[in-house]
Amino acid sequence: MQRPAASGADSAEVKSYLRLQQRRVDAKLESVMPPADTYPEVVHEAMRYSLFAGGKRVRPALALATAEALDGDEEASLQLACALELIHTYSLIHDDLPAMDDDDYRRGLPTSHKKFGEGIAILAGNGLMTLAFQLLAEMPGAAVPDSVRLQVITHLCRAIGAATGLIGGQVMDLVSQGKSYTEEEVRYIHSCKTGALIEASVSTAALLCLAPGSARQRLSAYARKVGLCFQIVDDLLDVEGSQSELGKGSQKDALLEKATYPALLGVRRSHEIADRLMRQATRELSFLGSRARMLVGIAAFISSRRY
Ligand code: GRG
Repeated sequence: MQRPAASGADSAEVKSYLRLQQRRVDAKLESVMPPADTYPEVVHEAMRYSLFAGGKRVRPALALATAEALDGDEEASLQLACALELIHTYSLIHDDLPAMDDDDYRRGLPTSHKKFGEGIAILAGNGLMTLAFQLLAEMPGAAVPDSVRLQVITHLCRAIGAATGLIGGQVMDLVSQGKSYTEEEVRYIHSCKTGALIEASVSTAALLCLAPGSARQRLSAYARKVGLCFQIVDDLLDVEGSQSELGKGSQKDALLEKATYPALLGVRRSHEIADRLMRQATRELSFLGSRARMLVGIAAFISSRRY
């Protein structure tokens, strides 16, 4: 039986919500990041350079919107949001390296390795991820039981790991270049390299809110569909978007012969799949009623974004 779709915040409201959460997250990140003049200065400068280069903060916004829908603790969810952004920024720095996608621009600026050299870029990424887990292990000033923090950390480790997480997705993204692939393989790559952290953004926020298992399952299903949709749209933007809109190079996937939905199924079919995933995601949230408004709105933003 099809579930009724929850109705969502409109596009202007979502954009203003994203800006608001971007400011909150950036202010909190500023307070958890070591200052740029911390010894050894170069790595702290490089960590801040990529972190404060102006990302959309979609993963933090998803975590915060989930926590709001579930009446979660604000301080705990803000710290989680920061940890997610630290991990995400780390993955972008490594993704851009010459050994991976070899990109020159990210978030409208030269990539970390272009500015600081490969060694420092690798270490800046490692520094960001380590800081993320330190923040989650300590959660200063947030009243979260140790057992729940441990569950959050475990969930994130799986989302990042080699079997079902970012590392696994990135490995298959790398080794499938220039080869033929099936829709199932491309779905694995997308669901792992991008979807897993998006799923974890929602699921770990729900864990922090002590949401019951049934709610967490539905939220996880929502986020898995949003995560896959996010990467399909990202690949469509690589085909249809421009460097000035995206803040990074476009038309790279075809050059690298990457496994993508547009390459496998064409642009029109990929748009249809992205739209369908967004609608399916939205239906998962019917149990939240009007509390789902922002999560539904964010899913719509993700499926129609131009950057
Ligand atoms: C261990 C975390 C970790 C990573 C190692 C390098 C790597 C393995 C994985 C790369 C994963 C990756 C970068 C996937 C692409 C995800 C994606 C679509 C990024 C763009 O996200 P946006 O649009 O970017 O949210 P902004 O700049 O707005 O934050």
